[in-house]
Amino acid sequence: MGDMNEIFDLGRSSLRDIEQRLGMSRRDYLQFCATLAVTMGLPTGAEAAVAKAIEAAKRPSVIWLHFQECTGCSESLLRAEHPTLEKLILDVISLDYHETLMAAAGHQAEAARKDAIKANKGKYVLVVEGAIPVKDNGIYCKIGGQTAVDLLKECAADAAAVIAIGSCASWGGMPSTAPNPSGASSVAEVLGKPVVTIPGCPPNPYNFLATVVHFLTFGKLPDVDKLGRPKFAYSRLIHENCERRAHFDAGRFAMEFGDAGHRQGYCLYKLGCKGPETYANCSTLGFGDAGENNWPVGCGHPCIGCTEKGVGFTKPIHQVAKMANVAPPLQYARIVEEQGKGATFASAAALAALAGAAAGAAAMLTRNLGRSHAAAEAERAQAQAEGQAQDKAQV
Ligand code: FSX
Ligand code: SF4
Ligand code: F3S
Repeated sequence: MGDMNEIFDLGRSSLRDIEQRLGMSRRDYLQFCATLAVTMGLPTGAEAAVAKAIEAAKRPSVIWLHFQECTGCSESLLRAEHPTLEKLILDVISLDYHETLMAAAGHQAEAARKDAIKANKGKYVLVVEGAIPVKDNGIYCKIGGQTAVDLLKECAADAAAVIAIGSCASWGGMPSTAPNPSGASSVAEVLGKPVVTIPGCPPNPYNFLATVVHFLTFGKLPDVDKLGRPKFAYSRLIHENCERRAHFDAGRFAMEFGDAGHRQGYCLYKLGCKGPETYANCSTLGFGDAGENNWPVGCGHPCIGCTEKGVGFTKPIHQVAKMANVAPPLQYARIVEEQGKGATFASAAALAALAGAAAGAAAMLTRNLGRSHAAAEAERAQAQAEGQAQDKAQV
């Protein structure tokens, strides 16, 4: 970890407060800040700034709306196996309105929402979970007598930031599946302006927490792509860093659930894994603090592309994925280094090498996709037989 001394020197008393506030050790807390900093792709040492922001910042008021969804987003945040995450979330934000968690009900609950908006005008964060039905004047979802459309517009008007959590709020998700009878739409579509989106059904809670902590640490939301997704979490394909990638590259595929390849953890591409066309960090950041491999592919099921509009809940689960690119995994050694900015002879050579590498990778891809577990096994048996024949010849 980076500047640990700085954290200890400047924050001894506040770290003691944190220990009491969160009931977690200082070490666990600092480790947690480092994890968040890494999740956000911040440079070494940034965990000090993150720790200070969490300790010092006034907790931002959060209004959390629920529309068409299953509440899985809230569940994934609060039912973490490990208590740390839920405690931290409730510690770094002041959750002033959340229909499924608040004790208040009916008029009391609506009054709490209005009071929080009034008291924190222009400063609160609006989090929206679920899609918004727009057909027939929005009558398919009403809360406290108001349609979801009206409620969303009213709450967004004075918010400092709007975060759409989950695929439903980010792009329509499951409720928007054809024929979409209620006209389920995303937050951005209803508000007519871009918002930060954290897709996933459910999304990884750390991506939400890292986004909020980024807001606390730097006073602004993180950089996002053209779909509003924080780049720190959604700029890489799942396939790029999948733990089964070596099997993909070697042409070892599970062909059926429960077959020899599946039991040996082979690549799930031929069972319809959408990792090659889905942008998310599931393959590098497990879910729910429940240990290693706790994500769909890690558990043996193909990724269904739940974060990606046009893939999740749209493409048949067992249809093979479109290969979005052939980038090697991050952990593979780089083939060439960039050679400066100008179009020098060296950089032209590097580019040519890269183009060659891409072409080579594409060729490998074509070759590998034609293979199967059975073919790989036959090849291995043949190689073994040849080896044995050679051994005999040498004796
Ligand atoms: Fe459910 Fe959330 Fe899926 Fe949707 O997550 S887990 S249906 S993305 O809005 O509650
Ligand atoms: Fe992993 Fe799926 Fe890619 Fe195979 S196709 S390496 S299982 S992401
Ligand atoms: Fe969803 Fe695929 Fe990740 S199904 S949770 S995007 S591995």
